[in-house]
Amino acid sequence: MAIMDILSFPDPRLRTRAAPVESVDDALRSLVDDLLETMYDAGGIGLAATQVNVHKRLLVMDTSPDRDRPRVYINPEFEVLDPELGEYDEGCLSVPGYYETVNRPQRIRVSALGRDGEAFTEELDGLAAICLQHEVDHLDGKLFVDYISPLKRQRIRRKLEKAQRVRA
Ligand code: GNR
Ligand code: NI
Repeated sequence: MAIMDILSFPDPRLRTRAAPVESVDDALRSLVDDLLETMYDAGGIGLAATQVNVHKRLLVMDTSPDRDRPRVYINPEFEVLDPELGEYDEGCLSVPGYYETVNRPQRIRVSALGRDGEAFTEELDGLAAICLQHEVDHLDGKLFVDYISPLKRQRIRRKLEKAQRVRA
Protein backbone atom coordinates (compact mmCIF):
# COMPACT_ATOMS: atom_id res chain seq x y z
CA MET A 1 0.00 0.00 0.00
CA ALA A 2 1.15 3.51 -0.69
CA ILE A 3 -0.01 7.07 -0.20
CA MET A 4 0.08 8.88 -3.54
CA ASP A 5 0.56 12.61 -4.29
CA ILE A 6 -2.64 14.48 -5.15
CA LEU A 7 -2.52 17.00 -8.03
CA SER A 8 -3.74 20.54 -7.28
CA PHE A 9 -5.70 22.96 -9.45
CA PRO A 10 -4.71 24.47 -11.89
CA ASP A 11 -2.44 21.51 -12.83
CA PRO A 12 -3.31 20.78 -16.50
CA ARG A 13 -3.10 17.02 -15.85
CA LEU A 14 -6.40 17.34 -13.94
CA ARG A 15 -7.98 18.12 -17.35
CA THR A 16 -7.17 14.67 -18.78
CA ARG A 17 -10.11 12.48 -19.81
CA ALA A 18 -9.56 9.03 -18.28
CA ALA A 19 -9.71 5.85 -20.39
CA PRO A 20 -11.88 2.82 -19.51
CA VAL A 21 -10.28 0.10 -17.41
CA GLU A 22 -9.66 -2.93 -19.62
CA SER A 23 -9.26 -5.60 -16.98
CA VAL A 24 -9.71 -5.84 -13.23
CA ASP A 25 -6.52 -7.66 -12.32
CA ASP A 26 -4.16 -7.69 -9.35
CA ALA A 27 -2.32 -4.57 -10.55
CA LEU A 28 -5.61 -2.67 -10.72
CA ARG A 29 -6.65 -3.94 -7.27
CA SER A 30 -3.34 -2.70 -5.91
CA LEU A 31 -4.09 0.73 -7.39
CA VAL A 32 -7.58 0.61 -5.80
CA ASP A 33 -5.97 -0.04 -2.40
CA ASP A 34 -3.53 2.85 -2.88
CA LEU A 35 -6.41 5.17 -3.82
CA LEU A 36 -8.33 4.18 -0.68
CA GLU A 37 -5.28 4.64 1.52
CA THR A 38 -4.60 8.05 -0.06
CA MET A 39 -8.26 9.11 0.36
CA TYR A 40 -8.35 8.11 4.05
CA ASP A 41 -4.96 9.72 4.71
CA ALA A 42 -6.13 12.99 3.14
CA GLY A 43 -9.46 12.92 5.00
CA GLY A 44 -11.57 12.99 1.82
CA ILE A 45 -14.91 11.28 1.18
CA GLY A 46 -13.92 10.37 -2.38
CA LEU A 47 -10.93 10.20 -4.72
CA ALA A 48 -10.71 9.74 -8.48
CA ALA A 49 -7.65 8.14 -10.14
CA THR A 50 -7.21 11.36 -12.18
CA GLN A 51 -6.26 13.19 -8.96
CA VAL A 52 -3.20 10.96 -8.51
CA ASN A 53 -2.26 11.32 -12.19
CA VAL A 54 -3.56 7.89 -13.23
CA HIS A 55 -5.92 8.35 -16.15
CA LYS A 56 -8.15 5.30 -15.78
CA ARG A 57 -11.90 5.32 -15.09
CA LEU A 58 -11.73 4.36 -11.44
CA LEU A 59 -12.83 6.07 -8.23
CA VAL A 60 -13.22 5.30 -4.55
CA MET A 61 -15.60 6.78 -1.98
CA ASP A 62 -16.52 6.49 1.68
CA THR A 63 -19.32 8.74 2.89
CA SER A 64 -20.01 6.68 6.03
CA PRO A 65 -19.83 8.50 9.40
CA ASP A 66 -17.27 6.03 10.80
CA ARG A 67 -15.26 5.89 7.54
CA ASP A 68 -15.43 2.13 7.50
CA ARG A 69 -17.43 1.57 4.28
CA PRO A 70 -15.01 1.80 1.34
CA ARG A 71 -16.73 1.77 -2.05
CA VAL A 72 -15.02 1.12 -5.39
CA TYR A 73 -16.38 2.08 -8.81
CA ILE A 74 -14.58 0.93 -11.95
CA ASN A 75 -15.87 2.29 -15.32
CA PRO A 76 -18.78 4.03 -13.56
CA GLU A 77 -21.80 5.33 -15.49
CA PHE A 78 -24.80 7.05 -14.00
CA GLU A 79 -28.25 8.23 -14.99
CA VAL A 80 -30.24 10.95 -13.28
CA LEU A 81 -33.38 9.61 -11.56
CA ASP A 82 -34.79 12.94 -10.38
CA PRO A 83 -33.99 16.11 -12.36
CA GLU A 84 -34.47 18.29 -9.29
CA LEU A 85 -31.18 19.92 -8.31
CA GLY A 86 -29.94 20.28 -4.76
CA GLU A 87 -27.22 22.65 -3.64
CA TYR A 88 -24.22 21.64 -1.60
CA ASP A 89 -21.01 23.37 -0.47
CA GLU A 90 -18.43 21.29 -2.31
CA GLY A 91 -14.75 20.98 -1.60
CA CYS A 92 -12.02 19.03 -3.39
CA LEU A 93 -8.69 17.56 -2.36
CA SER A 94 -7.33 19.05 -5.61
CA VAL A 95 -8.63 22.55 -4.69
CA PRO A 96 -7.46 22.60 -1.07
CA GLY A 97 -9.07 25.09 1.28
CA TYR A 98 -11.92 26.29 -0.96
CA TYR A 99 -15.63 25.50 -0.73
CA GLU A 100 -18.29 26.74 -3.13
CA THR A 101 -21.96 25.97 -3.67
CA VAL A 102 -22.68 23.62 -6.58
CA ASN A 103 -26.09 22.41 -7.81
CA ARG A 104 -26.47 18.80 -8.93
CA PRO A 105 -29.22 16.19 -9.38
CA GLN A 106 -29.97 14.55 -6.02
CA ARG A 107 -30.85 11.02 -7.09
CA ILE A 108 -28.90 8.88 -9.52
CA ARG A 109 -28.55 5.24 -10.58
CA VAL A 110 -24.95 4.10 -10.93
CA SER A 111 -23.59 1.08 -12.79
CA ALA A 112 -19.96 0.06 -12.38
CA LEU A 113 -17.62 -2.83 -11.73
CA GLY A 114 -16.54 -3.50 -8.16
CA ARG A 115 -13.11 -4.44 -6.81
CA ASP A 116 -13.80 -8.07 -7.75
CA GLY A 117 -14.63 -7.09 -11.36
CA GLU A 118 -18.33 -7.94 -10.88
CA ALA A 119 -20.87 -5.53 -12.37
CA PHE A 120 -23.34 -3.88 -9.99
CA THR A 121 -26.03 -1.22 -10.10
CA GLU A 122 -27.20 0.90 -7.18
CA GLU A 123 -29.25 4.01 -6.49
CA LEU A 124 -27.60 6.85 -4.60
CA ASP A 125 -28.95 10.00 -2.97
CA GLY A 126 -27.69 12.60 -0.52
CA LEU A 127 -23.96 13.12 -0.12
CA ALA A 128 -23.10 9.85 -1.90
CA ALA A 129 -24.94 11.03 -5.06
CA ILE A 130 -23.13 14.39 -4.96
CA CYS A 131 -19.74 12.78 -4.37
CA LEU A 132 -20.15 10.19 -7.14
CA GLN A 133 -20.96 12.95 -9.65
CA HIS A 134 -18.00 15.04 -8.40
CA GLU A 135 -15.69 12.03 -8.90
CA VAL A 136 -17.02 11.15 -12.37
CA ASP A 137 -16.41 14.80 -13.30
CA HIS A 138 -12.73 14.27 -12.36
CA LEU A 139 -12.58 11.28 -14.75
CA ASP A 140 -13.85 13.63 -17.48
CA GLY A 141 -11.27 16.32 -16.62
CA LYS A 142 -13.78 18.53 -14.83
CA LEU A 143 -13.53 20.26 -11.43
CA PHE A 144 -16.21 21.77 -9.19
CA VAL A 145 -14.69 25.23 -9.78
CA ASP A 146 -15.87 24.93 -13.41
CA TYR A 147 -19.43 25.47 -12.09
CA ILE A 148 -18.71 28.74 -10.23
CA SER A 149 -18.21 32.24 -11.63
CA PRO A 150 -15.06 32.87 -13.72
CA LEU A 151 -14.12 35.64 -11.28
CA LYS A 152 -14.23 33.31 -8.25
CA ARG A 153 -12.39 30.60 -10.19
CA GLN A 154 -9.63 33.03 -11.19
CA ARG A 155 -9.28 34.19 -7.59
CA ILE A 156 -8.85 30.57 -6.40
CA ARG A 157 -6.42 29.85 -9.26
CA ARG A 158 -4.20 32.79 -8.34
CA LYS A 159 -4.14 31.92 -4.65
CA LEU A 160 -3.34 28.26 -5.25
CA GLU A 161 -0.64 29.14 -7.82
CA LYS A 162 0.95 31.46 -5.29
CA ALA A 163 0.75 28.82 -2.51
CA GLN A 164 2.35 26.25 -4.84
CA ARG A 165 5.18 28.66 -5.74
CA VAL A 166 5.92 29.20 -2.05
CA ARG A 167 6.01 25.42 -1.42
CA ALA A 168 8.15 24.61 -4.47
O1 GNR B 1 -13.54 15.13 0.48
C1 GNR B 1 -14.31 15.64 -0.34
N1 GNR B 1 -15.44 16.25 0.11
C2 GNR B 1 -16.46 16.66 -0.73
C3 GNR B 1 -17.42 17.52 -0.20
C4 GNR B 1 -18.48 17.94 -0.98
C5 GNR B 1 -18.59 17.52 -2.28
C6 GNR B 1 -17.62 16.69 -2.83
C7 GNR B 1 -16.58 16.26 -2.05
S1 GNR B 1 -15.39 15.20 -2.73
C8 GNR B 1 -13.98 15.62 -1.78
C9 GNR B 1 -12.82 14.70 -2.10
C10 GNR B 1 -12.42 14.93 -3.54
O2 GNR B 1 -11.84 15.90 -3.93
N2 GNR B 1 -12.79 14.03 -4.40
O3 GNR B 1 -12.52 14.19 -5.71
NI1 NI C 1 -12.42 16.33 -6.01
